[in-house]
Amino acid sequence: MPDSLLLKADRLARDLAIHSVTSTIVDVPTVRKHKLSQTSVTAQNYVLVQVRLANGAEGIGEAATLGGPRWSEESVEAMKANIDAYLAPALTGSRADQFEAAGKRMDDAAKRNTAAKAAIETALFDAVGKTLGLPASALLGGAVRDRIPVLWTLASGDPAQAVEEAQAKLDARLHRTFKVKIGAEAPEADMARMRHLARALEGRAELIVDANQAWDETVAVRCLPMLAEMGVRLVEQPVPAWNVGAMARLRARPGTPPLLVDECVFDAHDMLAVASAAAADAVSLKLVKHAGLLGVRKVAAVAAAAGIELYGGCLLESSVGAAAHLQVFATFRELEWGCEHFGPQILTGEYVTEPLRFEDFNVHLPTGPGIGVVLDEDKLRHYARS
Ligand code: MUC
Ligand code: MG
Repeated sequence: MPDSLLLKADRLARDLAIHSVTSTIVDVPTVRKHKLSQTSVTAQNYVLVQVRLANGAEGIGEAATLGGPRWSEESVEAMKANIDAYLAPALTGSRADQFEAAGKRMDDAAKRNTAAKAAIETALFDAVGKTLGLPASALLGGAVRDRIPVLWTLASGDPAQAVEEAQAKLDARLHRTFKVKIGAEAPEADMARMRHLARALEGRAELIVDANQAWDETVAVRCLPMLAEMGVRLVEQPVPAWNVGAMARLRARPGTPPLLVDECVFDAHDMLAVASAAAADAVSLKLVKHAGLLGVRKVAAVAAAAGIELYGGCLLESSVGAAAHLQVFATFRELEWGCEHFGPQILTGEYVTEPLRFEDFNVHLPTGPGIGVVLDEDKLRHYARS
């Protein structure tokens, strides 16, 4: 290799050294209460990670939670503590573009903490992408699509409000698939609410449901065929995450609608176990579960190898976290179920200069370098927890 190229490569390597990793807790109110089986939220809590490289480039990443450590074990407070004390020191001085090595350093420094690790890894991709003038998708294999169909979640718990909300989304051509949160009420009450929604939206919208692990196998045996009869296209995580056996038995029963695993699958080993048990038709992919963009690709590869379809999951991220997800979702040859990154739309405000674009039932992949969105420092100060 000519000396000039070697010198250039050497300088780039030094430029890409990680100078600092900092974290900020952010709270953003939602436009309405969002009710799941295990919790309900009126504000979203995030950890915003900022990575600064030796060349001065800055990258951002976000970790979302849903009602504190209730959806999974990580809370924003715990994430910030572990980032500041363990994960940031493990990376300082190392190269930002060596993403696998960075993941290994983080795994050596802290067990699990998958959402915290994902936020940091996202910020590395953002900083490196911004340095090279390339979108994160290019560093992940390259985008094969520039927009993704996006659904909306009906989770107020009030059927009349839900129909009105769905109608407004249809009228605005924002969403035509709706995910309904069930499991907070008795199964009979949920079935009655679902019947009401299915009738009110018949022929105009598609419905899926997410029970967030609320049912046991007996309840699921009773209710799944009813949901299929109502035309519900997909049922997400009806039983507890540990009960992969029940998922497989339910799936084998005639009359069961397609099943989507969410909390069952955090890493590629979980995905392999679900695939081996033939326990799912599709998997919900999320940065908070898979510890980063590379982790999302690994889980997706295991799923695809087993013929399990891909669904672009969320945890109500803002445009920061949603943009990161879109960067990796855009690289999949098949993304059979589209995505659910409606998060930016449920927030009362954002902390990027230009939020994601929602149009014609799709969310658009932002075109800038890195994750494609730019932090608005004033707005970050506004939403930062003091
Ligand atoms: C989940 O369990 O899927 C995603 C959308 C939503 O409304 O809740 C989340 C979490
Ligand atoms: Mg779910």
